Amino acid sequence: MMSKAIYERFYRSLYRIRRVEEEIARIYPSDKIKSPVHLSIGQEAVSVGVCEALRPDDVVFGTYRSHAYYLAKGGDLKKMLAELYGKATGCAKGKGGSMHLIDAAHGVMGASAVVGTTIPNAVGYAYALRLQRKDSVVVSFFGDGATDEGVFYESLNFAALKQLPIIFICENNFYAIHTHLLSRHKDANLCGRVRAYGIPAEQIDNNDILKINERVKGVVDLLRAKQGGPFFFECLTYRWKEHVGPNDDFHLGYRSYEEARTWVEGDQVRRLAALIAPQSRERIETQVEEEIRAAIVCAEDEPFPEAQELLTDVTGD
Ligand SMILES: Cc1ncc(C[n+]2csc(CCOP(=O)(O)OP(=O)(O)O)c2C)c(N)n1
Ligand SMILES: [Mg+2]
Repeated sequence: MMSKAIYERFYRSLYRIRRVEEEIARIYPSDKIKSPVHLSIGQEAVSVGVCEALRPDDVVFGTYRSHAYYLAKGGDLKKMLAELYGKATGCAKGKGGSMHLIDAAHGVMGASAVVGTTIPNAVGYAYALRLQRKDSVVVSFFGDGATDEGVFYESLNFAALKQLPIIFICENNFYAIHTHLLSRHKDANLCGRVRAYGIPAEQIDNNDILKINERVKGVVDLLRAKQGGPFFFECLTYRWKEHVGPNDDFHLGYRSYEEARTWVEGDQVRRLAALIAPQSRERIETQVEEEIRAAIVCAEDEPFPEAQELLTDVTGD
């Protein structure tokens, strides 16, 4: 049984991510947000459950669906929103947008639009930690679609061979854009495939934040004690919104609302809200709403990068 204080922490983080993304969806049609946005609404529990098991000096690598783990790990909200608005004060100086969030000071080591590419980056970081004899751990977040990439298996193999302090977190929302896992694989048993590389693997169902947190915490303790590594978790979850953009997409026909219903009914934001006292809930919500309002005002008021910034911090000929 966890303490009320921990439930309040989880609720604050879940509610904050949900509300930030709802605000992004609300603002998006105004075209003030210049970046494509891949919302995690419905999937927040994975990021929060995992990141609440980490220390500030642990690091995470992730994907273009980046808002939830960026915020859950402690990434700066003002810099995130400024980045989405393309402003000079954004976390990537307004040049990266939502798909390239980074806050290295808080252990958010960067994202990429190219599926699977940060998995080997995360493994390399874990290798460096091992060589430096540090006891921090690395988390690599990726979608089920990334497990279709060859680099995923190369990364598993190297991490297993070197027994690296890394936790692979597959956010299995069943779809790579509009294509279901079962249309992409004859054998969709991801954990079985990972075990073939000598890596312990566990599936966690129902988007269950408490179970995710408990299991990841146990594994983090083992990694810090240099007892094994790597580990793999397949967290079953569900994306409520369209693949990219602020809207619903049940009219497209590749999935039905019936399929989504059980996930919406099992919403972890509501679940945690029910586990804390009404006064605490009200206090948390008021504080979070105020923080978000201030961050939006900031993002709107900040300047765009100067023209001479166009060719700095970018690669090219
Ligand atoms: C190497 C590569 N191939 C294809 C794409 C196009 N693409 C963008 S997102 C995506 C689906 C990835 O699905 P998943 O990993 O399950 O993540 P989710 O969007 O569900 O979070 C694809 C195929 C890409 N960006 N990079
Ligand atoms: Mg997916």
